[in-house]
Amino acid sequence: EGGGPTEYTGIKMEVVQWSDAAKQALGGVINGKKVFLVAATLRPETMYGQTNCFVGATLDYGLFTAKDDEIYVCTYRAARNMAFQEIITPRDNPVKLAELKGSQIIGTKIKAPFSVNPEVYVLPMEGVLPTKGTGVVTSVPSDSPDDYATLMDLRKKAEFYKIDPSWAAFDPVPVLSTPTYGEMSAPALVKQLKIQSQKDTIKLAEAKELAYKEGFYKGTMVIGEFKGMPVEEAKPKVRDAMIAAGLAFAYAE
Ligand code: A2H
Repeated sequence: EGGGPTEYTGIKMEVVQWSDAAKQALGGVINGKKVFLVAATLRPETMYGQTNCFVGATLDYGLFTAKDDEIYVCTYRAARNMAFQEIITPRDNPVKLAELKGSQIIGTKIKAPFSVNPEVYVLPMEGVLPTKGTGVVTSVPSDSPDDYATLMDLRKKAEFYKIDPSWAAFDPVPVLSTPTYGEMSAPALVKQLKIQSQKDTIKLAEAKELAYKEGFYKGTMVIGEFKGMPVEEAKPKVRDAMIAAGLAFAYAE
C-alpha cells in the first residue's frame, strides 16, 4: 500500500457461546467479563448483511484487556497497534490473558452488530492474513466476493473444513443495490468471472475491485436507517451510528 494509514472500523462481535475447544482452552480466564472478537472492515455500511465471521485456522489470537473492563480477541500485532491508539490497555504493553489458535475459535457463536442476523458463527477462511487488520474478518457474502466464495466452499465441503453445516447456513442478505450487479454484487461477480473457490485469488481480486467501485460510487442502500441513500453518503453515517452505539471504534494501521 502507498499513501498514509488505512482507516478501518473495528467491529465488536460479542461472544455469546464459546466453541467447546475454546471453552476448554480458556478455563476460568474470562471471569464474567464481556469478550469481543474484533473485526477490521473497510465497509461498515454493509454490516446489515453479516452472515458469519472468519478467522484463519492456523493463526494465533490473543485475549487482551481493553477499555471499560472488556476483553478483545485479535492478533498480537493488532493488539499492539490498538494499545498505541488507546483502545487496548495499557498503552505500552498489552496484557495477553490467554492465547487461542484460530481453529479453536471456529464454531463460537457471536453477536453480529447491526446485522439482520443477531447471532452468527465463526468459520475458517484460508486467506486471512496475519499482517492485516485484526486477523478477524466479518463476512458479508452479498458484497464481498471473498466472503461469498469462502461461504460456498464451506457449504460444499463442511466435513473437510470440520464445521457443522448449521454454522454456514445463513444466506446472503441484500444490503445495497447497484445498476450493474443488482442487490447481490458478490454472487453476481463470482458467477460472471467463473470463480470456483476461495483459492481463485487472481479473479477474486478483480471481482473485489469491481464490486467495491460499483458499490461505492453507484450503490444505494436497501436496508437500515439510511435506506435509499447513496452508499458514499451512508458509509460514514453507519460507521458513526455503530460507534455511538458502542458497537464499533476507529482503528488505523
Ligand atoms: B472487508 P485492505 Cl462487504 N486478511 O469487510 C484478509 N482480509 C482481511 C483481513 C485479513 N487479515 N482483515 C480484513 N480483511 C478484509 C467487509 C468487506 C470487505 C466487504 C467488501 C470488501 C471488503 C466484509 N468482509 O474488503 O487490504 C475485510 O473485508 C475488500 C478490500 O485493507 C476488510 O474490509 O483493503 C478488507 O479485507 C481490508 O482489506
